[in-house]
Amino acid sequence: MKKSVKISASLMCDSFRHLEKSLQEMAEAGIDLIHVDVMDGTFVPNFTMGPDIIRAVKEMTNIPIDVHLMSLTPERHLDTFLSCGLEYFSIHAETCFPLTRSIQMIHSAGAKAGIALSPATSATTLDHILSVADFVMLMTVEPGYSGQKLVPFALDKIAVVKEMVVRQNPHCEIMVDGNVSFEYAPQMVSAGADILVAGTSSVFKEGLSITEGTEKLRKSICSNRG
Ligand code: S6P
Ligand code: MG
Repeated sequence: MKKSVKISASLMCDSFRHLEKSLQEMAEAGIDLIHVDVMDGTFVPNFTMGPDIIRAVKEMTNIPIDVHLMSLTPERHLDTFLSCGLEYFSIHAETCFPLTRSIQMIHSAGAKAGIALSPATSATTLDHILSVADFVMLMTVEPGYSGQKLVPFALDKIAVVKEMVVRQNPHCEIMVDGNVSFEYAPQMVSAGADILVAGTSSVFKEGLSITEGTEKLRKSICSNRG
């Protein structure tokens, strides 16, 4: 049986002009998760969304929320975000020193805990901690902005992590974030991606509606897998 790949729509790539309408279109298009990038202006130079937006989004849609926290001090913000009610919550291994305690806190709140790695962070960082993670979040661009070019070696890392997952924790999902385009998505899935974070390269592609972008992304994955 073919593996079904989930699509997590990157909210920062929406125009926000008609958020409720966009969320409705995402639901109709079968989007699986809403990807909310939280940036602190320090770990990455940008600022994006916070708990108020997440709460507002939750009033407008039943699509599960996937928070990607990009902060130098993630452990200080866990309670704030967990109190919003999340389904997927990833924190960067490069920033979080009490990683096991943070994962326990995420689990206690009933969410899936993910370990995010920037492109240059070695896959071996996942040794040991992989056994308690629900998903790994592999960045294929440097965190901070949408619309960037893929970091080429990050594609190879997906396959390396997939091997580790098979050996150490087969239930762990692999999420890939950054330049998930119609061209790269099939390669990402072949390498082992279970969840694709879709932004300006696909679901929010200029000139396409959310429905068209989502359909084209799904087709690109299916046609590649025969
Ligand atoms: C970047 C962030 C991502 C982007 C997404 C944009 O720091 O974590 O989630 O929003 O990668 O997608 P695209 O297709 O514009 O690269
Ligand atoms: Mg992200």
